Amino acid sequence: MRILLVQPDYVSGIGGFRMVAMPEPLHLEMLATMISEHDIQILDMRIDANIEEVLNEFQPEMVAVTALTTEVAAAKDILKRVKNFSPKIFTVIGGHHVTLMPDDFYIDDVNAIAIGQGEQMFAELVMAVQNQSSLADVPSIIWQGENSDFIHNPLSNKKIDMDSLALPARELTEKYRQEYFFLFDKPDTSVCTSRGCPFKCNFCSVHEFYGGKISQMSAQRVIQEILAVETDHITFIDDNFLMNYKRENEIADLIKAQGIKKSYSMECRTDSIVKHPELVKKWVDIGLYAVLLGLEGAGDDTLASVNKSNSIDTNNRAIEILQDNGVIIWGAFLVDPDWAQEDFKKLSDYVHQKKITHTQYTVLTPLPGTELYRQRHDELLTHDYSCFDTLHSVLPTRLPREKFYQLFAELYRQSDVMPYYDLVQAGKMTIADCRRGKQMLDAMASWESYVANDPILGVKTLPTMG
Ligand code: B12
Ligand code: SF4
Repeated sequence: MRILLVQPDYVSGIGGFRMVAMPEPLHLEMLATMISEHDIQILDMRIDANIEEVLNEFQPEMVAVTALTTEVAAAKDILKRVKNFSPKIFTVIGGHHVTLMPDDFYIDDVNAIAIGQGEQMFAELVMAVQNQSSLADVPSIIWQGENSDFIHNPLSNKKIDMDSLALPARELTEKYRQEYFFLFDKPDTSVCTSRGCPFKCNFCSVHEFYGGKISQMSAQRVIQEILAVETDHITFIDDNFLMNYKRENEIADLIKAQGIKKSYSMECRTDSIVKHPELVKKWVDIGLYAVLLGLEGAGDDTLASVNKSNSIDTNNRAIEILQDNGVIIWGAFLVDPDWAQEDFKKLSDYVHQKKITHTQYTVLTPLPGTELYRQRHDELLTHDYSCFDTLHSVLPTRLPREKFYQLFAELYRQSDVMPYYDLVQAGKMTIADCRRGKQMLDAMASWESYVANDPILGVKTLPTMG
C-alpha cells in the first residue's frame, strides 16, 4: 500500500520556536519502521508545503498525520486537502494532542484517531485498511463508523520494549536533513533513548501521555542508535536523559571505548546532575557541550507552584556543575500570567547573576490534557490552539496585557549577547551562529508580535516567519 506520513507546519505568529529548532519528525520516521513492507513517503510541510503535488505524484491510499496542540489547525487543513483530493484516501491522525483530546478530531475528514504510541496500533491499523477488514479489532483507535459516529476501541496494554524498536527510517527524510537543526546545531539528528518521566509537573503532558510509565533503551542499544547517525551532532530528545546513572555511565564508557567522535546536547533535570556531577564530566570528555535545563523559576515558590519536585538550591548547584565543566546551559524559564512587575525583575536578576547565556522564556500555559488545564479550564480566554504556543497568555494576566508582553519581550531583550562571543573564542560557536542568535533574540524581543496573536488584543494578521 502507498502511505504518506505528514508533518504539519507550525502555526504561530512568532518565528520564535521555528527559529530556535526544527528537528526531524522522529515520530514519523518511527511510524515508517512499523510498516516497512509498504511504499512510504514522509512529507515535511515545514519545508515543502505543496501537499497536492505530492498527492498527485504519489497517489497514496492512506495518509497519516501527526499533531501537537499548536499544530491542530494545520493538521485539520491537511486532512481537508487530502479528502478534497480524493475522499477514498484513508486518513488517520495521531500524536500528542489527539491522544489527550481526541474529541477535537471528530470531524468528517478523519477516518481514524490513533491514541498513544504508534507501536500500540499503527501496524494493525494499516493491515486492516489494506485488507479492507473491520476496524473493530484494531486496538487504541477511535474510528468513524458508517453513521459518522466515532467508535472507541479498547486501549492497547502492550508494553513497548525500546530495545526491540527498529532504527528510525531516516532515509525517508534524507532530502530535508540539511534543514534540520536544534539551536546552533545544523545539520542535526534527534535521538530518543527513553520515553516518559516519573515526575508530575502540572504544566507538562509527558507523564499524562505515557501514563507515568517509563521505558528506556539499554546502553548497548543506544550505541547502535548513535552509530547509525551520520551528522556530527546529536540531540538527545529524552525528557530527562541523565535519569538512570548506571545506564548513562555505561553509554559514556561505550562511546569512549568505541572511539565515537560526536558532539551531544541533551535535556535533563537539575537533581540528576547534582546527584552525579562526575557523570557530567565524563560526558563532557566524550562530547557533551550543551544541556537544556528546565529551571522554570528564580525561587522555590515558583517550583512548588508547578509541582516541579525540585529546589532552587539544586538548580543553583547544577548550574555551577555545568559551568565548571564548560557546558552551555540552555535555561528554560516559565513566566506566570499572574506575575507583577517585580516578578519579572526577580527572574531577570537571577538569570544575570547566574550568567545563563542561552535562555528560553515561555508563558505558563495550561496545555490540553495537563493538570493545569483541568485546574484552570474555566479561566481560559480562548480555545484557539494557535495561542497555546507558550508565547501567548491564554489566561488572564494580572498586569494589563500590553504591559505583560512588554515585560516578557524585555526578558529576551536583556539577554546578554557578549557571552556568545566568548563561546566563539572557545570554538563552541561560529560568528554566523552569533548573528543568528542575535536575530532570534531580536524576534523574541518584539512585544508587538506577541500582541498580534493574543486572544484578547490580537489582530490575527500574523507576521511572516523569519
Ligand atoms: C522534540 C520536542 C520538540 C521539538 C519538535 C517536536 C515536534 N514534533 O515538532 C521542538 C524543540 C521544536 C519543540 C517545540 C515545541 N514543543 Co516540544 N517536545 C519535544 C519532545 C521533547 C520530544 C518529542 C519527540 O519527538 N518524541 C519522540 C517521538 C518518537 O515520540 P512522539 O512524538 O510522542 O511520537 C510517538 C507517538 O506520539 C505516536 N504518534 C505521533 N504522531 C503520530 C501520528 C500517527 C498517525 C500515529 C498512528 C501515531 C503517532 O507514535 C510515535 C511513536 O510512538 C516532547 C516531549 C515528549 N516526551 O514527547 C515535547 C513536547 C511534544 N513539546 C511540547 C510543547 C508544548 C512544545 C512547544 C509548544 C513549546 C515548548 N514550550 O516547548 C513547541 C511547539 C512546536 C510546534 N511544533 O508547534 C509539548 C506538547 C504538548 C502538546 N499537547 O502538544 C511536549 C509533550 C512537552 C511537554 N512538556 O508537555 N518540541
Ligand atoms: S517538565 Fe520535565 S520533569 Fe516535569 S514532568 Fe515534564 S518531563 Fe518530567
